[in-house]
This record gives sequence, C-alpha cells and structure tokens, in this order.
Amino acid sequence: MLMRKVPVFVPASPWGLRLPQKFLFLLFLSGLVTLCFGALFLLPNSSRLKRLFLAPRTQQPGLEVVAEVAGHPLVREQESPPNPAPAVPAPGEDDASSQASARRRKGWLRRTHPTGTREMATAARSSGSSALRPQGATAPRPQGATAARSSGSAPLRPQEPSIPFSFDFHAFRSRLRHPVLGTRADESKEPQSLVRAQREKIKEMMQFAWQSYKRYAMGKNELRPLTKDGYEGNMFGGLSGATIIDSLDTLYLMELQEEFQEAKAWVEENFHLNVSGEASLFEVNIRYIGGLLSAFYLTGEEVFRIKAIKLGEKLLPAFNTPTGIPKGVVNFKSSIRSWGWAMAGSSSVLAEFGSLHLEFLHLTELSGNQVFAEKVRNIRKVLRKIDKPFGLYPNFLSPVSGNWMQHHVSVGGLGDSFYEYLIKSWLMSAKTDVEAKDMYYEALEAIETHLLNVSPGGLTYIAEWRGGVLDHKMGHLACFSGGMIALGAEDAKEEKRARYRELAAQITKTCHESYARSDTKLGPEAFWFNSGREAVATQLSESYYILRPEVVESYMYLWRQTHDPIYREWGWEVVTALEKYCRTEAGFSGIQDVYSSIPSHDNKQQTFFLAETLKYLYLLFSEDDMLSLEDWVFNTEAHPLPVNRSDSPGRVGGQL
Ligand code: DMJ
Repeated sequence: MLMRKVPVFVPASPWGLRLPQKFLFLLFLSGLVTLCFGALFLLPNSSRLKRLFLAPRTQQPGLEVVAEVAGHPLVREQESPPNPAPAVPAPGEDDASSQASARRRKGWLRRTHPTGTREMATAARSSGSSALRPQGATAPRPQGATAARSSGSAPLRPQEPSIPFSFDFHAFRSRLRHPVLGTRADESKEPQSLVRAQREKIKEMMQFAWQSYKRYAMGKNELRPLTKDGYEGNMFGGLSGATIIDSLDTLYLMELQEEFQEAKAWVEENFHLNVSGEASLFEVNIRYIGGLLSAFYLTGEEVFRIKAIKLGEKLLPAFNTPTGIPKGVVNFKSSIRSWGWAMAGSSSVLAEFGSLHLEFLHLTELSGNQVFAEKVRNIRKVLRKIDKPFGLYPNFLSPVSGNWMQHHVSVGGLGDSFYEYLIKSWLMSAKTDVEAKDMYYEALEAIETHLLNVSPGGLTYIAEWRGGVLDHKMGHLACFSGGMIALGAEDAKEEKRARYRELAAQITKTCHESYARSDTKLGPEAFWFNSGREAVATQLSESYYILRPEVVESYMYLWRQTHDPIYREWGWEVVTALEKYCRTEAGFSGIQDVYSSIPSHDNKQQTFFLAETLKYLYLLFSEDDMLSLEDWVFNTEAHPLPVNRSDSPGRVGGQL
C-alpha cells in the first residue's frame, strides 16, 4: 500500500527528473558505490586502503583487531602517538632483493649492531669490513617475507602491517654503559681458564637443548625428549614456538649464531598471531612478549618489535574489568575469564597481574602507544590504595570488587614475581619510580616481620602465611627471593643494607641446602621445616624437579654482588647434576623424584630451562659486564630489558 501511494506524494525532484529517470539515476549511483567498495577489497594492498577509509582518524593500526575482538572501546581510549613518525617498513614490506635471504642465513652479527670491541671484531671476521658499523650508523634494514619468498625455500608469510612509530635504536644503544656481551676480560687474560671451560660447557648444553628441540619439535611449544615429539600445552591460546621465542636472547648471548638465525627465521616466517584459543595473560606476557622485547633490544630487528606490539594488543581485552585488574585468562577470539582454580573463578592472581609492569612499559616505549602503560599504571593504583593486612599482599584479588579474596600470602608461587617487579620497576626506571621502590621496601619489611623464620638447625626461610598461621615451607619458586633481596639491598635505607645482603645470602644458602640434601643434588618443588626435618620435601608429590631456574638465579645475583667463589661452586654442582640426571638422548627432562638416584623423567624440556636456567648459569660463569645490571633488568623469565635513561615517549622512567 505504501508503495502505491509513494508516487502520488513524491514532490518533483529539485533536478527536474521524472520518477523513471530518477530511479535509473539511483540505480547507476548505487552501482558506482558498490564498485568502489569492491575495489577496496580486490585491489592489491587493499588492506592499506581499508585502513585509510575505514579506520577512525585517531585509531592506531593494529588496535582495530583488539577493539573488534573484545567489543572494547579501545579506539576511544587512544590518542595519536605523541611523536608520530614515518612508518618503519615492516618485515614483509621491505624492498630488499633476493640477496637478503642468503645474507640472513650467512651473517648474524652483521645485521645486528656491535657495541663492544669483541662484538665488533666478531662482526668484522664474519662479514668483512662492511660489518664494522660504528654505533650510530644506519641500521641494516630488516629482511622479511620478500626475502624469504625470493629465496625460494621459505613458505609465504602474510604481510605484517608496520607500526607507525619509530624507535631510535641507535640512540638507545649509545646510552648503554657497557657492551651488551661485555668485554670478556677473562678471556684475554686467561684464554684457557677453568671458568671459560665451564662457560663453554653450559653453551654446549644450550646447543644440545636447542638442537634436540629443533630436531623433534620445531615450531611446537615444548619438546618431549622421551617420546621425541613436540607438545603445544594449553597456556598459550594457540600460539606456537614458545621454546623458540624464549630461547632467542640466550642463543644471542651465547653467540650461537646459526641457531639464533634459525630461531629468527622461524619467527619471521611462522610465528602467526591470528590464533583464537584461551591463553594465560601472565605466561604469554613473560615468555612471548618478554622474549620478543629482549630480542629486539639485543638486535634491533624490527620483526621482534612489531610482533611484540601486535601480541601486546591481543592481551588488552583481559583488562576489560570493572577495576581494570586483568583476568588471568584471555580468549584471543572473544572473551576473558579468571582461572577456575583461583577462588572458584572469581579471582585474579597477584603474581600474574603484578608481573606485567616491565613488559608493558616497554611496549609503550616501542610503540608510542600509551595504552599499555595506562593499564599497568592502573594496577599499581589499585594496589597502592587497597588495605593490606599487616602490610602484606594476599595472593587473590577480585577484579570485580577490587577486594582481597583470601588471606594467603606467599613469596613463592602465586605471589613471587609481584615483589620482583616492584624492585625491578624501580631499577628499570633508572631509579625514578619512587612509588615502586617504596612499595617494595614496605612489602619486604612486612615479609620480614611476619613470614621470615630461622629453623632450629639455623636455616633462614620465608614461610607462607594463611590469615596469621604459618606453613613452614618454601617452594622452589620462592628461592628467587635470595637474588631479589640482594638486588634491592643497595637502595634500602642505610641501616638495612647490610641486613638485606646477609638475608639474601642466608636464604640462598637454605635453597642450596634443599639441593645438597637430595640424592641427585637437585632441589624439590617444595621443602619443609617441621617435625625435625629441614629443607627436604615431605611427600613424593613435592619431590619433583622440573628444570626450574630460581636457585641458580639467586646464585647469579649473589655472585655478582659478592664474588664469593661458593656461588660458582654451587652453580657447577647444578650443571653436573643436570648432566647426570636430566640429560637424555633427545634433550633435557625434568625428574619425578630428586631423592632417587635412578631418574624417572617427566618427558618435558620446559621453555624456561633455555630462557632462564641455562642463561643464569652462563652469566654466573661470565664477567659482570655481560648484560650488566647497570644497563639491564631481567624480567621474571630472564629476558633482559634495558634500564631506561631517556626522556622517551613511553617514559619507562618513573613518571607514569
Ligand atoms: C618461570 O616461568 C618464571 O620464572 C615465573 O616467574 C615462575 N617460574 C617459572 C620457572 O620456574
């Protein structure tokens, strides 16, 4: 009916067209519009056109994915980058010729940036005079898909959009106080020294772990050395190659050049972010984001920076809660949730949401996008304000109400790296983040008062606290605290410094005891101080060792602080035990029972064995200026992130 009436009441067209003409004109017009939009999708490079036409002006490329996935108003939260710069060519958009692929496989140091005499010399050896690129010289352009395609051997890889922000890598490198790999003073003094041989042994272990992974599990998250296959696990939401990303910086550090190139090539060609599973925010952050960030800071290769930022964007929906405290699980496709085991799914875990600060500040630093820094700044604000029982931080917090959900306090699992990130935030900010410093020393004071104990046998340990009642046990995870307390001792109040140095040494000694009292000389997952037993596990379910790093991590910090040879002795005991009980024909494996000298392997070469355990051991037998603590802090997966001394857009400094 309406249709019939329409012609009667339609006024004459202002252009004087009659109805049939008008109809034809509209038909033509709509055809034209359809054609134009079709072109957006059909023309080559149409993704750029889509961005140009379809994205709101203030939106930064890349964020549309997150906004779309989460139904989250990220676009409104964005500001333009403070210092918009011409887009850096992304890997894949590079116009490098077919020589690139061959170059990539040949020369590793040539395409990174030598900073020290040793690195310069190695670079010169490996690539002729052109390798002697002084700091500040133009960075070699990254090679990517174009190169891979033209080599004819690598599979095609979708193009990565670039990040419209450039980071001045050379300015950053020139601010470092030490060459990244150090000057290797010990090698020139004593080329055949014991310590050098020990370092070489650890390097061989890394090479073996990598080669085994490559042979049986390349591209999978972890190697299963007994069954000689790969394992994806369920922590990474469909992301692959966790071992590769976690290994990059260790391979670089040990100058395993070919292996580093293999790892990098895999990232360029096979590390895809278009996954849709459920991931642990914490694990993806510390392993993948941490690994990519440190690989970028060590090499200046754009592919690592771009992948880190893109992956960081995929984590942002986790923060979409009433308090801004992120949930532990992020579904890369649609939603977020808390862990089912964390207070019946109602809680976020202190060590998880409290261990994002370092990486997220660097994501802002490298992207110019403030959203990352804002997210962790907000977590800090919530934690600063909330009441703390006796000054302690319980492990579970509701991301909805912002209240503690249970009064369980631990410096081991569930709490550990939250404390670590406070002191490291202070250090990474070049000692300007006073808030982090204050929070750290206040927390440590409370831990000392309420959790610290000395056993009848004279062993110092940090117990766990349940609403005022103590569990007299320490987890292997808590053994990182010796190193942390040593690291923080220097900036404590004058009257506390010596005390904290001593405390760090005592806790580390206790953790060594947990190793020394086992048959394998490797430590159990948890050890107790009760019923006359000290520093030993009391049940089989706590007697396993899964190649964890925390004890050697503390040896490394204590060594750097004291140069007491005992720490190298203890470190070497671990190397010997790993070789004897954990090395298998096809890689390293954890063991089920440290109290049995006939090893029963758990069939898992954990990614943190390559990222942390072997790296800390290698550093323990290296000079102090290799990844100097003046220049770097290690994230909780041992990925080095630089101390920020710049007044840069990300303000990794304390003014966040
Ligand atoms: C690592 O993934 C990290 O160190 C994390 O903080 C907890 N511990 C494991 C290794 O034990």
